[in-house]
Amino acid sequence: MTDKAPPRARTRLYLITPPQIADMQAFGKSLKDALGAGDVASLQLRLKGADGMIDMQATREVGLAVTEMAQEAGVAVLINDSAELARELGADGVHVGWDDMPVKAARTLLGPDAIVGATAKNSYHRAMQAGEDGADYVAFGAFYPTTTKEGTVPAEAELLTVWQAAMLIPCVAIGGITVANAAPLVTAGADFLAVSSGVWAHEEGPATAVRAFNQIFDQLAEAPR
Ligand code: TZP
Ligand code: MG
Repeated sequence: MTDKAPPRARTRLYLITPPQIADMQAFGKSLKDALGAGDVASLQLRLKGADGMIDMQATREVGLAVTEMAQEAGVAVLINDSAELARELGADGVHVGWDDMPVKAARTLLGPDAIVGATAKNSYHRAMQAGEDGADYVAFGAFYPTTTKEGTVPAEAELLTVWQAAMLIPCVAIGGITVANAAPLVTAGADFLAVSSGVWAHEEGPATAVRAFNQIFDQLAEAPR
């Protein structure tokens, strides 16, 4: 017997699209670069209107192209907020927020094989509830300030450690994560880092960001936790 925790799987990157895609051709190129630069576990299509709600029309317009590109690269596609759109687009699943369709309803709509992820903000309790309701992962955040989403609540990295020690359901860290500030969240126990601007707005481009995130994951997976 040893009191050492069993080794945990290497942290992986969970990409989130920018909230608006004005030019699908340009974004398609960025996406191809990003997906070709290293391991990406999943891509969340998260397109928002000025009111902060899902932009159904924009999601329909680019959804099939984005879904096809990602799935061809072996990357699971999750649609933000709408299980109906996830089904319509042939995506792999849905990510639901606090005010979206409940996890149980999303599961009923999409079936047992779909991925259903849920936002837990900074609430362990909410994450437990999502897990009990059948979520495949829970997302904690925002760990850092972000301009990608309004009205976030701050979360502490320790939440990831506490969750990881007790629960088998994977945890995703989100909010303002960049190559420069990612390491403490990996060390704290995040199974996935969900990143939008930290990839798309990286000054050397998305491919450099994806490579750099993967280097961090490799380094920290080899180091003792
Ligand atoms: N939920 C909490 S913070 C956030 C979401 C969707 C924004 C993530 O984007 P970024 O640019 O990585 O902060
Ligand atoms: Mg939402």
